[in-house]
Amino acid sequence: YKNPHYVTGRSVNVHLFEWKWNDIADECERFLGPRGFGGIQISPPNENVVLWTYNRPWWERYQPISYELVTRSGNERQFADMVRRCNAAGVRIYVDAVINHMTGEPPENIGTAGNTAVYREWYYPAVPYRAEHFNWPHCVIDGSDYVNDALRVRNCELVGLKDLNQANEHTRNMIVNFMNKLIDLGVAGFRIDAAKHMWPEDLLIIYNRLNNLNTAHGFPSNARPYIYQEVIDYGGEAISRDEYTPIGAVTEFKAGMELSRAFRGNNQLRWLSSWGTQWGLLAHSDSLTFIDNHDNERGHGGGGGVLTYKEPRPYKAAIAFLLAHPYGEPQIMSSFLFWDSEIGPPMDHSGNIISPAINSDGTCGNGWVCQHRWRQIYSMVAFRNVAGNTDVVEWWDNGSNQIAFCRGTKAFIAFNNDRWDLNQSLQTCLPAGSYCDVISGSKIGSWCQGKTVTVQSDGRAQIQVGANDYDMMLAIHVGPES
Ligand code: ARE
Ligand code: CA
Repeated sequence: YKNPHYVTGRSVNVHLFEWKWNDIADECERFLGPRGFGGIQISPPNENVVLWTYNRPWWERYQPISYELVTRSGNERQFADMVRRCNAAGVRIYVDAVINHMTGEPPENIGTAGNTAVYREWYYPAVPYRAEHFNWPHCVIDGSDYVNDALRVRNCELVGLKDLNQANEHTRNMIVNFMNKLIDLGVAGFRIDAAKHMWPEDLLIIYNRLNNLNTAHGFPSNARPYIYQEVIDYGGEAISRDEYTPIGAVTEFKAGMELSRAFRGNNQLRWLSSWGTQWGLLAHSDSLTFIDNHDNERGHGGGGGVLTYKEPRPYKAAIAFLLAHPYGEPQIMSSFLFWDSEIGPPMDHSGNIISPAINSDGTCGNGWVCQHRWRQIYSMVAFRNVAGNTDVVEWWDNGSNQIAFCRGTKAFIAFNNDRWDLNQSLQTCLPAGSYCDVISGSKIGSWCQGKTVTVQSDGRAQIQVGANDYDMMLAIHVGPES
């Protein structure tokens, strides 16, 4: 369950948070496919409660009413079309699977597919679930449970969300049927929402009942879905990430926390020479890494003080390091603009999501941030694809916040987070020649819009990253830019 089944030569999973299925299909064909992206995490595709009371917040999608594939992102036909078109473009789809719970007891009870629920009876007719399919006795997780009581974290309600009992055979069947339907439609795997709140042994039974990936969508035979489990573990809790690595990959929240600290200037970049398990991070093959996610970019899910699009200079640098370094399976966030942590995606007065506009310079409009369309970010996806499975070699640092390293003989990157310029002759490991820095500009024909780097026959080059440059890194690599 730890192989994302990317098409050969691709990498990086982008979370297209709250995007519509038709827009994702277009994005696969016009941008993500051509740019070498590996896959997309989509928002939950199954019916959720509609919450006008809170002006349709983004988090209504984490309150399921049924497993019908009808949401603000689109219906089942549009979902199927998206998966088919993205797979054809070489881009995989991963579903955010909300299987720990159903809704809370919000003031409204109609779902995006028109189904209803009777909260006080734990009755969700469109699944169907009844009271016997939930955990009893009823209880709600409180803050101290995270530290003291694994049983309560798993069998009580997360913020009042009605807690399904995954040890119940009917409950399991409903979950497995839902996930298998998605696999048959061509998805490559799942983010398991709130995995910490379910028993690993129950989850393993569910995973083992999942179908192999659909060969009609280009997956090899006997391929198992990629599973990455959302377990927030900064240490010191009753439940540990290590309970989940035997059954699938796990979100490594410490990666974003540490890189945010470092690129904000609160830890010297030179220490990153040992980035990976020596930092207390999960084993490489278990680890889904990211700087920010949809919760902590807006202070949900325990926050963590991570960098987000609101601090673009250090954020881009942290992402560049995440993508340049071979450790972990990286994911990037693609957000909508927000000034309030509860506000939903750009929408019209009827609650329909407004599609991102694509500006003439390739960036997004209509309230969408589209970090994946920032040159400094998509260029690093190409960098990672070129670097492939090569090792980090020729680590260099100045003893503080100027660092550089190579990936095999394919790619080179330097960062400067000191208050003085970096201007050094460094070993780039690349064949002699003239290279365009892919951070400060694009390559247009054979002309570099940004900095040009000349690599001598001994592999050395003069590397300059000014303390006041627009970005704090410089990256060059062999091969095509995307
Ligand atoms: C909403 C309202 C609540 C209301 C509830 C029920 O905000 O006030 O009580 O509805 O009516 C998201 C939002 C929630 C939202 C929920 C349902 O973040 O605010 O509740 O949707 O609409 C824990 C979990 C972790 C979880 C985070 C948020 O362990 O799994 O909390 N993250 C996932 C998703 C979220 C989503 C859910 C789960 C629910 O990514 O987007 O919630 O599907 C420590 C612990 C962590 C803990 C953290 C915060 O760090 O280590 O485990 O995370 O504290 O408590
Ligand atoms: Ca639970």
